[in-house]
Amino acid sequence: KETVQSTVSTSLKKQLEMVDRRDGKLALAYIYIAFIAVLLGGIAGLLQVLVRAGTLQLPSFLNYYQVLTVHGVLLGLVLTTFFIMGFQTAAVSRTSGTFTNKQRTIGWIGFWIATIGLVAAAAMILTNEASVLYTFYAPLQAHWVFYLGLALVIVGSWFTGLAQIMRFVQWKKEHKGQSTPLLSFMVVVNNFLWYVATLGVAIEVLFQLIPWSMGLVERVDVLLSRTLFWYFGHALVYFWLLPAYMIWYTIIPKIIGGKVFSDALAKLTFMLFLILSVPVGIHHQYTEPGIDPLWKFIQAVLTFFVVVPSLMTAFSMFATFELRGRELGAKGVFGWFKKLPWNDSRFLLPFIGMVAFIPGGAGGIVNASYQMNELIHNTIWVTGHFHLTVASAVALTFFGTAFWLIPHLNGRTLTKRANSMANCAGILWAIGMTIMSSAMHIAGLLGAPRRSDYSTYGGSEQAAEWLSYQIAQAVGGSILFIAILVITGLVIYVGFFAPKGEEDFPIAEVAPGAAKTPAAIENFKLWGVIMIAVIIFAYTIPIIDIISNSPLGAKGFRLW
Ligand code: HAS
Ligand code: CU
Repeated sequence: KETVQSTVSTSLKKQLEMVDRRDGKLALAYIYIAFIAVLLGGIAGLLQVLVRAGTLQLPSFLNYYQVLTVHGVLLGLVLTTFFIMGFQTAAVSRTSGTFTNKQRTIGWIGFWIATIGLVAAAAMILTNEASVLYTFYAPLQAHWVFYLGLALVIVGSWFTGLAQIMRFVQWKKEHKGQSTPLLSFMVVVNNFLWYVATLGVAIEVLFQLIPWSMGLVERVDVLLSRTLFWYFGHALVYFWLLPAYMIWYTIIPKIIGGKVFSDALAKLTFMLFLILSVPVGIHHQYTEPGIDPLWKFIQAVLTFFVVVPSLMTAFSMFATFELRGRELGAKGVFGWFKKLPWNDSRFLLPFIGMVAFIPGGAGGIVNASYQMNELIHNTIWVTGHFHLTVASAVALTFFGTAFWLIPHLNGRTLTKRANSMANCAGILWAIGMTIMSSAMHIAGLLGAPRRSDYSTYGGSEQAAEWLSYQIAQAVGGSILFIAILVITGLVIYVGFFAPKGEEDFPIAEVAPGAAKTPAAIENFKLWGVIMIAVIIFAYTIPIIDIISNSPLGAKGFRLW
């Protein structure tokens, strides 16, 4: 009788640790689209570095800016949003429990809206109707279907995000007074951040860009549109970053055999991101005439505040590694380093991401420093910065996760050989990115512009200085492209060919003996009010200024 009871309870326990198959299908649908974006976006990236090194001329039916739009939209907007919605769905299902049918239906409605939007936007880019890059600045004017398509991607994510929030709220009702599951809590914070942030771009697209590109109005207020874009755009980068942090805080400790360093600290970090991610967008507009320098300065200060939760994360990660290392007998200041599971791709890829985030974050602090921004703004330094942050810290964490999450969801396993291939991809990424991103940072300091086709600028001496760095970028970029081929190959393998079996969804427990997380830290109403207050403070006067001093506005341009 006892053995029967114990097998029943272990199988029940196993069930709780598995994402329900039906929820898994929704997560997988999102994740597969994300990886189609990786492959196509990667091809576009390869073409770009080769063009800019002066080694490739694109065929006449393709232009550089069209390729650059494909790259930015697919990797910056599609890979991220789709992977995040897939990962978050699985994460909530794993830690709050299986979705109800209604919740799952809402999730799927979101998936289809986003996918239809994606197809519409992609069709416009491919037919060369929308070579406006991923930030779609006015007065560059794309076909209205492009804007509508991107808006639908966002609306779709609203639905799927809502399903995740509903599942979490249900958990709270069923477990009154208990501290919430960390990973689900983080998902909900990220979704709230996303709702508030996307409001800015939704207003821009619906009230400015769509009527203007349809010809209903002739002119658009460029400064207002860019300000609304960056109100969204900076929070966007944290919407990418927070899922990586979720993995660092809750999954990595389990993989190394440790515990969550502190539930309260992790939750506080996320709440700080909630209140500080939006009211800093003007740090992308320091060189913009028409915004009062006082408000630029105030948002510069707020940007320095939002660095704090990242420093807390760095502290937490070091603490987790060191505690685990000491448990395994490590001695000295850096002895723990040797005790980490270097052969495990679930650990190695996110870890390389963390290392990249140190110079990436330091570069961000340079960007945010009002005066230094004058030197690097619109140079390829900025491109170097975001290839360390989103394209390394975030992307490698997502890749390292996908290789075990996909088999977890479809009942296959990450084999030893696949794990080694994943490690190879991570190492190739580290090498390629070090070369490419360093060259970008240096060329940027020498004045090389970002977002520009190959040019010798009439044989100028200064442009000649950039060329060797552009060649280095092509070398690094080509190595990255090889990594992308390995990565997509691996996704196809674990998705469709790997042996059937069971792959874990690792979630760390909170360190024993920890005090219960103070209720105030989890109080969404409290933090929500602070968030809105800081946003109103940081944006009201700049926006009133912009609207009341607006010139005529600009007609649309199609420069391609
Ligand atoms: Fe940024 C431009 C400022 C973070 C992405 N950023 C961009 C653009 C993108 C982007 C895409 O103030 C270009 C937009 C465009 O197209 O124009 N950024 C910052 C600051 C931070 C920052 C202050 N950025 C990010 C993240 C991104 C991202 C994250 C994507 C995911 N950024 C700017 C500014 C601009 C900008 C200006 C405008 C530039 C211009 O003029 O156009 C901060 O959040 C960074 C804080 C991070 C840290 C690092 C903490 C380190 C950690 C790792 C620990 C490591 C461990 C491993 C434990 C302080 C957490 C240790 C092991 C060992 C062995 C050592
Ligand atoms: Cu920013």
